[in-house]
Amino acid sequence: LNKPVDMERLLQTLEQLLQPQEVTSASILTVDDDPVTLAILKRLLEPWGMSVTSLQDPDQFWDVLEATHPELVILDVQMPGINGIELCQVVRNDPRWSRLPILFLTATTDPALVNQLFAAGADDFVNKPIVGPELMTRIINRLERTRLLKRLAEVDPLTGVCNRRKATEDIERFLQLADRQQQPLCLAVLDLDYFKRINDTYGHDLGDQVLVTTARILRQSLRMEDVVARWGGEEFLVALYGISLEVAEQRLGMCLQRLRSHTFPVSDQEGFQVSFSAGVSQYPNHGATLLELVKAADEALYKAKAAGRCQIAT
Ligand code: GH3
Ligand code: MG
Ligand code: MG
Ligand code: MG
Repeated sequence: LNKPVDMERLLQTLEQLLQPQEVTSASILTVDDDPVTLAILKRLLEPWGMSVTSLQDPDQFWDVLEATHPELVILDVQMPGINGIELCQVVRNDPRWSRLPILFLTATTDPALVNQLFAAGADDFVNKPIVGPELMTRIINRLERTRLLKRLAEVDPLTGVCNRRKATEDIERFLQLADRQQQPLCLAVLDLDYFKRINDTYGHDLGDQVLVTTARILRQSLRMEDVVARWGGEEFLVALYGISLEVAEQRLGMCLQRLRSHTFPVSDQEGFQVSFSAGVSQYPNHGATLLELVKAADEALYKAKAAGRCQIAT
Protein backbone atom coordinates (compact mmCIF):
# COMPACT_ATOMS: atom_id res chain seq x y z
CA LEU A 1 0.00 0.00 0.00
CA ASN A 2 1.35 3.38 -0.94
CA LYS A 3 -0.93 5.47 1.23
CA PRO A 4 -2.39 4.55 4.57
CA VAL A 5 -6.02 3.56 4.24
CA ASP A 6 -8.68 4.82 6.58
CA MET A 7 -10.51 1.57 6.84
CA GLU A 8 -13.50 2.87 8.78
CA ARG A 9 -14.12 5.65 6.27
CA LEU A 10 -13.72 3.23 3.40
CA LEU A 11 -16.25 0.85 4.87
CA GLN A 12 -18.71 3.66 5.52
CA THR A 13 -18.45 4.75 1.90
CA LEU A 14 -18.99 1.21 0.83
CA GLU A 15 -22.05 0.81 2.99
CA GLN A 16 -23.57 4.01 1.59
CA LEU A 17 -22.91 3.13 -2.00
CA LEU A 18 -23.50 -0.57 -2.03
CA GLN A 19 -25.71 -2.14 0.56
CA PRO A 20 -25.31 -5.87 0.09
CA GLN A 21 -28.62 -6.60 -1.65
CA GLU A 22 -28.34 -10.30 -1.90
CA VAL A 23 -25.82 -12.72 -0.58
CA THR A 24 -23.38 -13.95 -3.20
CA SER A 25 -21.92 -16.97 -1.55
CA ALA A 26 -18.55 -17.74 -3.02
CA SER A 27 -15.24 -18.96 -1.75
CA ILE A 28 -12.50 -16.40 -2.41
CA LEU A 29 -8.76 -16.76 -1.90
CA THR A 30 -6.87 -13.53 -1.25
CA VAL A 31 -3.06 -13.56 -1.50
CA ASP A 32 -1.04 -10.56 -0.30
CA ASP A 33 2.06 -10.13 1.82
CA ASP A 34 0.43 -7.13 3.49
CA PRO A 35 -1.84 -8.12 6.40
CA VAL A 36 -3.74 -4.81 6.31
CA THR A 37 -4.82 -5.40 2.71
CA LEU A 38 -5.90 -8.93 3.62
CA ALA A 39 -7.92 -7.62 6.56
CA ILE A 40 -9.63 -4.97 4.43
CA LEU A 41 -10.54 -7.52 1.77
CA LYS A 42 -11.98 -9.84 4.38
CA ARG A 43 -14.11 -7.12 5.92
CA LEU A 44 -15.31 -5.98 2.52
CA LEU A 45 -16.21 -9.37 1.15
CA GLU A 46 -17.69 -11.20 4.11
CA PRO A 47 -20.83 -9.03 4.48
CA TRP A 48 -21.69 -10.17 0.94
CA GLY A 49 -21.76 -13.76 2.05
CA MET A 50 -18.38 -14.63 0.60
CA SER A 51 -16.09 -16.87 2.53
CA VAL A 52 -12.56 -15.51 2.39
CA THR A 53 -9.31 -17.38 2.89
CA SER A 54 -6.50 -14.90 3.54
CA LEU A 55 -3.01 -16.01 2.58
CA GLN A 56 -0.01 -13.94 3.55
CA ASP A 57 2.64 -16.49 2.62
CA PRO A 58 2.57 -17.09 -1.16
CA ASP A 59 4.71 -20.22 -0.72
CA GLN A 60 1.58 -21.96 0.55
CA PHE A 61 -0.43 -20.94 -2.50
CA TRP A 62 -0.78 -24.38 -4.13
CA ASP A 63 -1.62 -26.18 -0.89
CA VAL A 64 -4.28 -23.63 0.00
CA LEU A 65 -5.67 -23.65 -3.54
CA GLU A 66 -6.02 -27.43 -3.36
CA ALA A 67 -7.60 -27.31 0.09
CA THR A 68 -10.09 -24.51 -0.51
CA HIS A 69 -10.99 -24.79 -4.21
CA PRO A 70 -11.83 -21.10 -4.47
CA GLU A 71 -14.17 -19.68 -7.08
CA LEU A 72 -11.98 -16.60 -7.53
CA VAL A 73 -8.47 -15.50 -6.53
CA ILE A 74 -7.37 -11.99 -5.64
CA LEU A 75 -3.63 -11.75 -6.12
CA ASP A 76 -0.99 -9.20 -5.15
CA VAL A 77 1.77 -8.43 -7.68
CA GLN A 78 4.79 -7.74 -5.49
CA MET A 79 5.42 -10.33 -2.84
CA PRO A 80 8.70 -11.38 -1.24
CA GLY A 81 10.19 -14.31 -3.10
CA ILE A 82 7.29 -14.73 -5.51
CA ASN A 83 6.02 -12.51 -8.27
CA GLY A 84 2.23 -12.57 -8.63
CA ILE A 85 2.50 -12.34 -12.41
CA GLU A 86 4.63 -15.46 -12.65
CA LEU A 87 2.29 -17.27 -10.27
CA CYS A 88 -0.65 -16.32 -12.48
CA GLN A 89 1.14 -17.72 -15.53
CA VAL A 90 1.73 -21.04 -13.80
CA VAL A 91 -1.94 -21.25 -12.76
CA ARG A 92 -3.02 -20.60 -16.35
CA ASN A 93 -0.80 -23.39 -17.65
CA ASP A 94 -2.19 -25.94 -15.19
CA PRO A 95 -5.22 -27.58 -16.86
CA ARG A 96 -6.85 -28.07 -13.46
CA TRP A 97 -6.84 -24.36 -12.67
CA SER A 98 -6.66 -22.70 -16.07
CA ARG A 99 -10.24 -21.41 -15.83
CA LEU A 100 -9.92 -20.02 -12.31
CA PRO A 101 -10.74 -16.27 -12.32
CA ILE A 102 -7.76 -14.18 -11.18
CA LEU A 103 -8.08 -10.56 -10.18
CA PHE A 104 -4.93 -8.57 -9.45
CA LEU A 105 -4.46 -5.93 -6.81
CA THR A 106 -1.76 -3.44 -7.67
CA ALA A 107 -0.61 -0.01 -6.62
CA THR A 108 0.68 0.71 -10.10
CA THR A 109 -1.10 2.35 -13.00
CA ASP A 110 1.88 1.83 -15.32
CA PRO A 111 0.33 0.68 -18.61
CA ALA A 112 3.25 -1.64 -19.36
CA LEU A 113 2.77 -3.50 -16.08
CA VAL A 114 -1.01 -3.59 -16.50
CA ASN A 115 -0.43 -5.12 -19.91
CA GLN A 116 1.90 -7.70 -18.37
CA LEU A 117 -0.87 -8.71 -15.95
CA PHE A 118 -3.30 -9.40 -18.73
CA ALA A 119 -0.65 -11.11 -20.84
CA ALA A 120 -0.06 -13.46 -17.91
CA GLY A 121 -3.73 -14.41 -18.00
CA ALA A 122 -5.29 -12.04 -15.46
CA ASP A 123 -9.04 -11.65 -15.76
CA ASP A 124 -9.12 -8.22 -14.17
CA PHE A 125 -7.22 -5.84 -11.93
CA VAL A 126 -7.96 -3.21 -9.31
CA ASN A 127 -5.75 -0.47 -8.03
CA LYS A 128 -4.62 -0.05 -4.48
CA PRO A 129 -5.71 1.68 -2.35
CA ILE A 130 -8.84 -0.39 -2.66
CA VAL A 131 -12.04 1.34 -3.64
CA GLY A 132 -14.64 -0.96 -2.14
CA PRO A 133 -17.61 -0.51 -4.48
CA GLU A 134 -15.50 -0.89 -7.61
CA LEU A 135 -13.85 -4.00 -6.26
CA MET A 136 -17.20 -5.53 -5.30
CA THR A 137 -18.72 -4.81 -8.69
CA ARG A 138 -15.74 -6.31 -10.48
CA ILE A 139 -15.82 -9.42 -8.32
CA ILE A 140 -19.55 -9.91 -8.69
CA ASN A 141 -19.39 -9.36 -12.47
CA ARG A 142 -16.62 -11.90 -12.74
CA LEU A 143 -18.42 -14.47 -10.59
CA GLU A 144 -21.65 -14.05 -12.57
CA ARG A 145 -19.92 -14.43 -15.90
CA THR A 146 -17.89 -17.41 -14.79
CA ARG A 147 -20.99 -19.10 -13.41
CA LEU A 148 -22.94 -18.40 -16.57
CA LEU A 149 -20.20 -19.83 -18.79
CA LYS A 150 -19.90 -22.84 -16.52
CA ARG A 151 -23.63 -23.45 -16.74
CA LEU A 152 -23.58 -23.15 -20.52
CA ALA A 153 -20.68 -25.55 -20.73
CA GLU A 154 -22.02 -28.14 -18.28
CA VAL A 155 -25.79 -28.17 -18.16
CA ASP A 156 -28.29 -29.60 -20.63
CA PRO A 157 -30.63 -26.67 -21.38
CA LEU A 158 -33.79 -28.79 -21.76
CA THR A 159 -33.61 -30.95 -18.66
CA GLY A 160 -31.25 -29.03 -16.37
CA VAL A 161 -29.14 -32.11 -15.61
CA CYS A 162 -25.51 -32.14 -16.63
CA ASN A 163 -24.46 -32.76 -20.18
CA ARG A 164 -22.16 -35.38 -21.62
CA ARG A 165 -19.04 -33.26 -21.27
CA LYS A 166 -19.53 -32.57 -17.57
CA ALA A 167 -20.58 -36.16 -16.86
CA THR A 168 -17.42 -37.40 -18.55
CA GLU A 169 -15.28 -35.17 -16.33
CA ASP A 170 -17.12 -36.20 -13.18
CA ILE A 171 -16.96 -39.90 -13.94
CA GLU A 172 -13.25 -39.74 -14.77
CA ARG A 173 -12.77 -38.26 -11.31
CA PHE A 174 -14.97 -40.99 -9.78
CA LEU A 175 -12.80 -43.62 -11.47
CA GLN A 176 -9.64 -42.20 -9.91
CA LEU A 177 -11.35 -42.02 -6.53
CA ALA A 178 -12.62 -45.58 -6.89
CA ASP A 179 -9.03 -46.77 -7.33
CA ARG A 180 -7.71 -44.77 -4.42
CA GLN A 181 -10.51 -45.72 -2.02
CA GLN A 182 -11.03 -49.26 -3.34
CA GLN A 183 -14.71 -48.56 -3.96
CA PRO A 184 -17.03 -49.86 -6.68
CA LEU A 185 -18.63 -47.55 -9.22
CA CYS A 186 -21.79 -48.41 -11.13
CA LEU A 187 -22.72 -46.90 -14.41
CA ALA A 188 -26.13 -47.08 -16.06
CA VAL A 189 -27.39 -46.11 -19.50
CA LEU A 190 -31.14 -45.42 -19.55
CA ASP A 191 -33.20 -45.21 -22.72
CA LEU A 192 -36.88 -44.27 -22.87
CA ASP A 193 -39.14 -46.97 -24.28
CA TYR A 194 -41.04 -46.36 -27.53
CA PHE A 195 -40.17 -42.70 -27.36
CA LYS A 196 -40.60 -42.18 -31.07
CA ARG A 197 -44.21 -43.30 -30.70
CA ILE A 198 -44.76 -40.75 -27.90
CA ASN A 199 -43.44 -37.98 -30.12
CA ASP A 200 -45.52 -39.19 -33.06
CA THR A 201 -48.69 -39.57 -31.01
CA TYR A 202 -48.58 -36.57 -28.68
CA GLY A 203 -46.16 -34.21 -30.38
CA HIS A 204 -42.57 -33.19 -29.86
CA ASP A 205 -43.35 -30.69 -27.06
CA LEU A 206 -44.93 -33.34 -24.91
CA GLY A 207 -41.97 -35.59 -25.78
CA ASP A 208 -39.70 -32.86 -24.41
CA GLN A 209 -41.84 -32.73 -21.28
CA VAL A 210 -41.25 -36.45 -20.77
CA LEU A 211 -37.50 -35.85 -20.91
CA VAL A 212 -37.78 -33.03 -18.36
CA THR A 213 -39.86 -35.15 -15.97
CA THR A 214 -37.59 -38.17 -16.34
CA ALA A 215 -34.58 -36.03 -15.47
CA ARG A 216 -36.39 -34.58 -12.44
CA ILE A 217 -37.38 -38.02 -11.16
CA LEU A 218 -33.82 -39.31 -11.53
CA ARG A 219 -32.39 -36.27 -9.77
CA GLN A 220 -34.92 -36.50 -6.93
CA SER A 221 -34.57 -40.25 -6.48
CA LEU A 222 -30.79 -40.43 -6.43
CA ARG A 223 -28.16 -38.97 -4.11
CA MET A 224 -26.67 -35.50 -4.48
CA GLU A 225 -23.27 -36.96 -5.35
CA ASP A 226 -24.61 -39.32 -8.02
CA VAL A 227 -24.06 -38.24 -11.60
CA VAL A 228 -27.22 -37.82 -13.66
CA ALA A 229 -26.61 -36.68 -17.22
CA ARG A 230 -28.38 -36.38 -20.52
CA TRP A 231 -26.14 -38.58 -22.63
CA GLY A 232 -27.94 -38.22 -25.96
CA GLY A 233 -31.42 -37.48 -27.34
CA GLU A 234 -33.59 -39.68 -25.12
CA GLU A 235 -30.79 -41.41 -23.25
CA PHE A 236 -29.58 -40.66 -19.75
CA LEU A 237 -26.43 -41.75 -18.01
CA VAL A 238 -26.24 -42.34 -14.27
CA ALA A 239 -23.11 -43.00 -12.21
CA LEU A 240 -23.43 -44.30 -8.66
CA TYR A 241 -20.31 -44.24 -6.54
CA GLY A 242 -19.48 -46.72 -3.82
CA ILE A 243 -22.43 -49.09 -4.21
CA SER A 244 -22.79 -52.64 -5.45
CA LEU A 245 -24.41 -53.74 -8.68
CA GLU A 246 -27.43 -55.04 -6.75
CA VAL A 247 -28.00 -51.77 -4.93
CA ALA A 248 -27.58 -49.87 -8.19
CA GLU A 249 -30.27 -52.08 -9.76
CA GLN A 250 -32.56 -51.39 -6.80
CA ARG A 251 -32.07 -47.64 -6.99
CA LEU A 252 -32.74 -47.61 -10.73
CA GLY A 253 -35.74 -49.86 -10.18
CA MET A 254 -37.13 -47.23 -7.81
CA CYS A 255 -36.58 -44.55 -10.47
CA LEU A 256 -38.40 -46.73 -13.00
CA GLN A 257 -41.34 -47.24 -10.62
CA ARG A 258 -41.62 -43.51 -10.05
CA LEU A 259 -41.54 -42.72 -13.73
CA ARG A 260 -44.10 -45.41 -14.57
CA SER A 261 -46.51 -44.16 -11.94
CA HIS A 262 -46.40 -40.62 -13.32
CA THR A 263 -49.26 -39.69 -15.64
CA PHE A 264 -48.55 -37.17 -18.37
CA PRO A 265 -51.83 -35.40 -19.03
CA VAL A 266 -52.92 -34.92 -22.63
CA SER A 267 -56.39 -33.57 -21.87
CA ASP A 268 -58.80 -33.58 -18.91
CA GLN A 269 -59.70 -37.18 -19.60
CA GLU A 270 -56.63 -38.54 -21.29
CA GLY A 271 -53.09 -39.18 -20.15
CA PHE A 272 -50.24 -41.58 -20.76
CA GLN A 273 -47.40 -43.29 -18.91
CA VAL A 274 -43.87 -43.96 -20.00
CA SER A 275 -41.04 -46.27 -18.99
CA PHE A 276 -37.36 -46.72 -19.60
CA SER A 277 -34.98 -49.61 -20.01
CA ALA A 278 -31.54 -49.54 -18.46
CA GLY A 279 -28.27 -51.41 -18.63
CA VAL A 280 -25.86 -51.35 -15.70
CA SER A 281 -22.14 -52.05 -15.58
CA GLN A 282 -19.70 -51.98 -12.70
CA TYR A 283 -16.14 -50.80 -12.29
CA PRO A 284 -13.77 -52.59 -12.29
CA ASN A 285 -15.58 -55.86 -13.16
CA HIS A 286 -17.01 -54.81 -16.54
CA GLY A 287 -14.42 -52.36 -17.74
CA ALA A 288 -11.43 -50.26 -16.79
CA THR A 289 -12.35 -47.04 -18.60
CA LEU A 290 -15.44 -44.93 -19.03
CA LEU A 291 -15.64 -46.03 -22.65
CA GLU A 292 -15.55 -49.72 -21.74
CA LEU A 293 -18.08 -49.26 -18.95
CA VAL A 294 -20.51 -47.42 -21.23
CA LYS A 295 -20.09 -50.15 -23.82
CA ALA A 296 -20.88 -52.83 -21.24
CA ALA A 297 -23.90 -50.85 -20.00
CA ASP A 298 -25.08 -50.41 -23.60
CA GLU A 299 -24.89 -54.15 -24.16
CA ALA A 300 -26.95 -54.74 -21.00
CA LEU A 301 -29.42 -52.09 -22.20
CA TYR A 302 -29.84 -53.97 -25.45
CA LYS A 303 -30.70 -57.09 -23.44
CA ALA A 304 -33.29 -55.15 -21.42
CA LYS A 305 -34.90 -53.90 -24.63
CA ALA A 306 -34.88 -57.36 -26.21
CA ALA A 307 -36.43 -58.87 -23.08
CA GLY A 308 -39.48 -56.63 -23.41
CA ARG A 309 -38.36 -53.16 -22.16
CA CYS A 310 -39.36 -51.43 -18.89
CA GLN A 311 -36.61 -53.24 -16.95
CA ILE A 312 -33.05 -53.07 -15.77
CA ALA A 313 -30.38 -55.50 -16.95
CA THR A 314 -26.74 -56.06 -16.05
P1 GH3 B 1 -36.92 -48.04 -28.05
O1 GH3 B 1 -37.92 -48.49 -27.04
O2 GH3 B 1 -36.36 -49.17 -28.82
O3 GH3 B 1 -35.85 -47.20 -27.46
O4 GH3 B 1 -37.73 -47.15 -29.09
P2 GH3 B 1 -37.63 -45.61 -29.31
O5 GH3 B 1 -38.79 -45.20 -30.13
O6 GH3 B 1 -37.49 -44.92 -28.01
O7 GH3 B 1 -36.23 -45.48 -30.03
P3 GH3 B 1 -35.76 -44.68 -31.27
O8 GH3 B 1 -34.28 -44.59 -31.18
O9 GH3 B 1 -36.35 -45.28 -32.51
O10 GH3 B 1 -36.37 -43.23 -31.07
C1 GH3 B 1 -35.81 -42.28 -30.27
C2 GH3 B 1 -36.58 -41.02 -30.55
O11 GH3 B 1 -36.22 -39.98 -29.63
C3 GH3 B 1 -36.31 -40.46 -31.92
C4 GH3 B 1 -36.13 -38.98 -31.70
O12 GH3 B 1 -36.97 -38.22 -32.53
C5 GH3 B 1 -36.52 -38.77 -30.26
N1 GH3 B 1 -35.78 -37.69 -29.64
C6 GH3 B 1 -34.42 -37.58 -29.50
N2 GH3 B 1 -34.12 -36.42 -28.87
C7 GH3 B 1 -35.30 -35.80 -28.58
C8 GH3 B 1 -35.64 -34.56 -27.93
O13 GH3 B 1 -34.80 -33.81 -27.50
N3 GH3 B 1 -36.97 -34.26 -27.82
C9 GH3 B 1 -37.93 -35.09 -28.30
N4 GH3 B 1 -39.21 -34.73 -28.13
N5 GH3 B 1 -37.64 -36.24 -28.93
C10 GH3 B 1 -36.34 -36.60 -29.07
MG1 MG C 1 2.90 -6.91 -1.93
MG1 MG D 1 -32.32 -44.35 -28.01
MG1 MG E 1 -35.73 -45.25 -26.84
